[in-house]
Amino acid sequence: MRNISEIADIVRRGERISSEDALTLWREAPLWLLGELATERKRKASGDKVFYNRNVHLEPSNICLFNCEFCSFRRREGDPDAWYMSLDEVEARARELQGSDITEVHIVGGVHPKHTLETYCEMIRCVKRALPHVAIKAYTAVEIFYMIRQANVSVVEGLRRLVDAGMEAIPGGGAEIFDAELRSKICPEKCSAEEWLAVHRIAHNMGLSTNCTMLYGHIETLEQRVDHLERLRKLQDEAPGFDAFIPLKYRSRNNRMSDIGECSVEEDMRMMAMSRIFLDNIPHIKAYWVAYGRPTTEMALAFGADDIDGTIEDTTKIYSMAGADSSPRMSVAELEALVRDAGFVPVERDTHYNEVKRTGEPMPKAEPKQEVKAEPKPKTKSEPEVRSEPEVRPETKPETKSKPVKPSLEQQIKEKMLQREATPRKGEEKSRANNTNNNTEVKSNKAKASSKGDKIFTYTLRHPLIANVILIGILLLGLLIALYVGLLSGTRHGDVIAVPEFRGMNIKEAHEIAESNKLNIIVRDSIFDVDLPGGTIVDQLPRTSEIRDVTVKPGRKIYLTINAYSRRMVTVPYVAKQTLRQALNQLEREGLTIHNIVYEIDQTSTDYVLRQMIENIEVHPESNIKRAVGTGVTLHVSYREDEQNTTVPNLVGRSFAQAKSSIWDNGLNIGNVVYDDSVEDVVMRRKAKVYRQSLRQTNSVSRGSEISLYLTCDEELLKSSKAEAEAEAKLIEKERREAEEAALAAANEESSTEE
Ligand code: V47
Repeated sequence: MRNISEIADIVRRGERISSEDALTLWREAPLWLLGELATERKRKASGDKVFYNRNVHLEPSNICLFNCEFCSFRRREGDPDAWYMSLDEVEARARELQGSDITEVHIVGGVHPKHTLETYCEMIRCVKRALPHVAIKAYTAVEIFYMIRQANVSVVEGLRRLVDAGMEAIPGGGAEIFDAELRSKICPEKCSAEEWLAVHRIAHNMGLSTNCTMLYGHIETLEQRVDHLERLRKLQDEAPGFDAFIPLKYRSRNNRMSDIGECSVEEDMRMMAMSRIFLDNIPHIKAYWVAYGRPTTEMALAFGADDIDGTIEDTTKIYSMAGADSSPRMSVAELEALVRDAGFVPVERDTHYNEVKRTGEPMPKAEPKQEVKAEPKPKTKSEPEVRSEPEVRPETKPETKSKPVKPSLEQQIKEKMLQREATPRKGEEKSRANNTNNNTEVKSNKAKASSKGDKIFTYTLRHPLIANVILIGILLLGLLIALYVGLLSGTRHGDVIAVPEFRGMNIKEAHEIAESNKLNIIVRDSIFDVDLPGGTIVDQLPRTSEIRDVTVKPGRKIYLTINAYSRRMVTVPYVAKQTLRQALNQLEREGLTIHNIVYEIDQTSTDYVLRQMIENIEVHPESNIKRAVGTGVTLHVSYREDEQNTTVPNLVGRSFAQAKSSIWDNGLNIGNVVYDDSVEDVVMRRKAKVYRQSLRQTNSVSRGSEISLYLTCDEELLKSSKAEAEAEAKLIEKERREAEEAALAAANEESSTEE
């Protein structure tokens, strides 16, 4: 096992530390050393810059199917303080933001029992319609996993739909803590760590950028924290795409874990620093000011953070409901002042960490990185002969230039920590003594290195001619490299290949076609469709287009989804004694489907699963029945006499998978499914959409009624059917209103005759 001094040297050399090293550092290193190491790493990644953005959150509902122990935000449907925004309200809210200077809307939707993948896509479209130039960072991987499973599509397909709707990035929420045992205690209903990581991995492979988080400061151990960070680092190595890591401090008000309280600010700083040191492949570490509050955020900048999130405009309730600032909002001036007070340079960024240049506003001067600082500048007469102190920041801050020099926050903390080191707490003498020895060693090594650096620096300052020659040499070399790279990419410009249509081929044919086109194919996902031969390609990314050639460079990866060769066997879960929606979710999670829903009259409830059958066998909690994925289950579901009827949804324009989910949600059963001649093969079935349904939309029918679906791939037919369905919807609405008015008039007449 390495000691602190050895580990610190590894960090200083810019090398990777192991999980074991991380645990040692976390447990034993003095806080000032963690701050110093994390800041060195931060400076290598982003120099003196600290990023913020102009953003709002959109939390359309706090109704969530999942009931996590730590969550103060979630409410049940029907709770007095539950809120819900319809799609129209979402769009109206987005319209209120027209004309503001925000660059990002961060949507956290929760897992709403009635929302489908299509609802989530439409929500994005609503925002995008009102704010076309604003980037949408939407839905945690937990929500995405759930909506995709429910829609019965592959992750690639689900993400593609969200991207088509306008999603640009995925936030980091829902990761909580990856350790399976702890996850099952604090958020048992959420998707597993593997599923969370799979969504991000696939997103990265599709070119989407995402964030990642960890919920810390509750009942997790240091080992579980390191394990969490290790899994994120590994994924980033294998499929890079994380822009930022956000350690989320557990806030303890109004939730079922309140009695454990909150961790100390020192613990927050250790967490921040260790994130920066360990996650050497994630460019940004965010101190989310809404979770920490302003003073702790400022301090976090001395422990490796280089982002503080944005203006927020009082649009998130997740943290205020858990005990943080009740109306979180920071102006740009306040954000910038916070960053400057910590001794850094504020830089406005967009969702993808591009610096935002605003015309008419002076841009904060981007300061050079630390390494650049040591480069000799041609000396002018007025400059002092020798640089006084190597840690002093570059003199590019006009605002602070004339002010008396205040030691940076980082230095103040270091000094405080050194004082604390000198007066150890009870029981700490032994370990502190060890640390102090190690740290003396670390510091003396550093002193040697910096005095050598100073000599070179002083020498070059004394010989400006040599400094100039070196500088010109470096510039020339840079120019040559840029020219060479430019030429290389220039010559490859015309070298493009039209993406072939792989769908419908088997994997062997696909390999041959890919090879002859100098493309690489990668099987990323599989489904199981009983009608399709195993190995048939059902989807690809990038896709081909009927309108134009989709071209890529040679060697580009094409991601395929294939039909699996054999059906996976699963244990049929016991889903009775819960709501129909919960049962459907559980069955879908296991890859099972519904054979039939039988409705039975009940005194107390509607949509409650009374019992469950599979192939005429009743399933019990201890049954342990195994069946192939895709097998249908019959559910016996209750209804109250006064709720015998249900309404028919409009299914025109929906895929079979979407229609199916909606039919079950409305207490109906699927009748015949008929594909027209435009659907030439089973692969096309997945693209086909409903153009006709046997029961008229919004009709009131008995629960359990069957509805037949007619599907097509003919775009013209679909267009006219959608127009008809919309016209019909309007007509039905008109009829409904007229009936209501007639009923009202009749009631009025009756009461006046009575009088
Ligand atoms: O996943 C919920 C956390 C997360 C509590 O990607 C709590 O840029 C502390 O992920 N105490 C959602 N944390 C928020 C989130 C986020 C926020 C800001 C920026 C980004 C980004 C992502 O909030 C949840 C959960 O881990 N959370 N309840 C609580 N009581």
